[in-house]
Amino acid sequence: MAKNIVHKILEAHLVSGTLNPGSEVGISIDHTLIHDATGTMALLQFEALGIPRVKTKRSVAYIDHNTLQTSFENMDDHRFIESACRKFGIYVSRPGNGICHQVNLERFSVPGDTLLGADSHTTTAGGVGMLAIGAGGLDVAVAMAGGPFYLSMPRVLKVELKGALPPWSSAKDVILEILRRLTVSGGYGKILEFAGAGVKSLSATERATIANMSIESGAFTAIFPSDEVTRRYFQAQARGEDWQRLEADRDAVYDEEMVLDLSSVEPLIAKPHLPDNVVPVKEVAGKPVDQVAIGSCTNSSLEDMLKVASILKGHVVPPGVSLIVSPGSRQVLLELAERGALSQMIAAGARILESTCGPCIGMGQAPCSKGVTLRTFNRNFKGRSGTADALIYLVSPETAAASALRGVIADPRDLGDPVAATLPERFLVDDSLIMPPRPEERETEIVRGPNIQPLPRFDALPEELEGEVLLMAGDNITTDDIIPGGSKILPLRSNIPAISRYVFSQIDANFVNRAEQRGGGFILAGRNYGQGSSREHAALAPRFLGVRAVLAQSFARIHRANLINFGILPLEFVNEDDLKRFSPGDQLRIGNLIALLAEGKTLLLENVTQGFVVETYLDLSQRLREVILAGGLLEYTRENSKTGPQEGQR
Ligand code: MIC
Ligand code: SF4
Repeated sequence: MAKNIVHKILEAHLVSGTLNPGSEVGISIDHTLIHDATGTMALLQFEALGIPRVKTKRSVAYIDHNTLQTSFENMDDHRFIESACRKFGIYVSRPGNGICHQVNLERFSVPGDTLLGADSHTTTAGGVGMLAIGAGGLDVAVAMAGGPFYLSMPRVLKVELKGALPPWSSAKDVILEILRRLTVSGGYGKILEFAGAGVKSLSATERATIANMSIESGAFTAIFPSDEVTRRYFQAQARGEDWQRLEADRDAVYDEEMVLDLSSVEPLIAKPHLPDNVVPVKEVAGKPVDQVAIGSCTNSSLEDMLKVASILKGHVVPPGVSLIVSPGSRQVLLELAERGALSQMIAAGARILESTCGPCIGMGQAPCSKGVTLRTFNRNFKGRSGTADALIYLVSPETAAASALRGVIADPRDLGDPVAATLPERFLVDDSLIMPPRPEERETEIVRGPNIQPLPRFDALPEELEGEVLLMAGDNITTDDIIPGGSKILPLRSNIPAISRYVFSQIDANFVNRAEQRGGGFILAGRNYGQGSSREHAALAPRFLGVRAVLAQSFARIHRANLINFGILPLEFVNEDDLKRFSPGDQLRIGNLIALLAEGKTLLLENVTQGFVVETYLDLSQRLREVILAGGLLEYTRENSKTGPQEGQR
């Protein structure tokens, strides 16, 4: 049968299962990615598995999120990561080398290989034909130990691209248009596979922008063919030997299809507070802006930055507008410096930041109160900028630069002749900030500062769960809502007791006290609970506070997996409307849990306070049932690999 790209890669990596949508598939993982916000936990978990060296083709840790260093915690974590990576055989991309997804694209991506990353935007590498999947840190730790990654086989959605983008429309506008159509949950259970004649009109990094932000639809991942455009990108990175052609067979079969004519895409903008709240820029043009931020793993390539520099050239941003630019990698920054583009930006009044995530995750550059901030990033969740009442709009680099110059949201088409970026035949390749592992470093001592706390131990699943409704939340609760980022909280990622003080802090300041007083309890929510990032702390920290079950109308993929990994039951209502029958403070009970779990999918939940019973649904494979019963994935994996606990877990 003629095959699509997804099926080709999955077949080549299949360890168990069949490729029928919905069935559980195990695949081997070639590469892994962790960073300094998810990686401290992943490394502690890897250590607890008792495996001396990683078993992947290549594993890389990037220091790019936690780099503000307002106190000792960030650098303590860097020291921990660097020493643990030396010991375990993991490459380290040092601080200053760039944002993980941009650096991975440039230096490590391989078409046709699998990549599991402890970050939701790992999908970026789909731009060059890699099957790149975001997951929780524990799943990545298991993959580093050589274990398969299990997924519920997604449906493959063909996105047929026709034509070419008109002047001033950008790859960002393409993915905003897709989000407008799919919404933040419409991609659930799907992989977006791009195809059609329009693909070849897009450069490798434009494709990466689209693959990056596809995750905002709830999609599993996204992938482009690897073609001549990809080959030229690899040659320019001096990595021609890593390239291979990868295309869907003619007449390949897909589960679903969507057609997008690139020539009809106009400059778009996502209004606060969700990335699918998309309208044409011209609809909101003229609104004054306080801040414009250009960068993040979505839009920080050399191509994006050169376009921005050309737009800014010879102008200065007006008073009242703060323009921030963070190039995606050291390679991009060096190129900008060499070509004089950096000087053009500085002359225009841009505030140049180091090549890290920075303002995207609230690590500095919080806008003013009620500020309007235009960002080339991928998420505009409330509070993510570090200012609770700021209004975040998501746009292309072209729209961002045009708006920075005008001081108001501006359609870039009003600037006149379009700008183009000429890319080099050969990028400035310099890997001197990448530390490769060496075999003799096995004896390395792992450096643990006071911010590196041991992994908490959790009990096995009890026979009965009883507790009160601690929180009733609405639809589309993000992992940023559950455990926020930002300069105060992000440094605590390696310290679960400390970070758990901030669970739901932005929506309910009393949540932690209540959970502690009641000794845990239940969380109830609407649809798409846990959308957004892969941070497992959004499961781990509530679990630390005693939460053992979340009841929702539906869950986002990565968060659901993280809940299971840490022994929290992700229960769905059989009848969605039952949610309305509950009130905060109701006492709930599920009895006979272990027997019910062994038997099947439906669990009866009693509302003791109001005296009724509802049916809840928990669809788990046999393997996941065993994970939950074992008390979580770490316990399960250790039981199955028969290895003892190591230093990181006490
Ligand atoms: C994000 O964009 O929210 C992050 C920070 O990169 C996260 C990872 C994390 O929370 O550590 C992600 O997208 O997975
Ligand atoms: Fe970093 Fe933002 Fe990308 Fe997350 S989305 S990896 S915080 S740049």
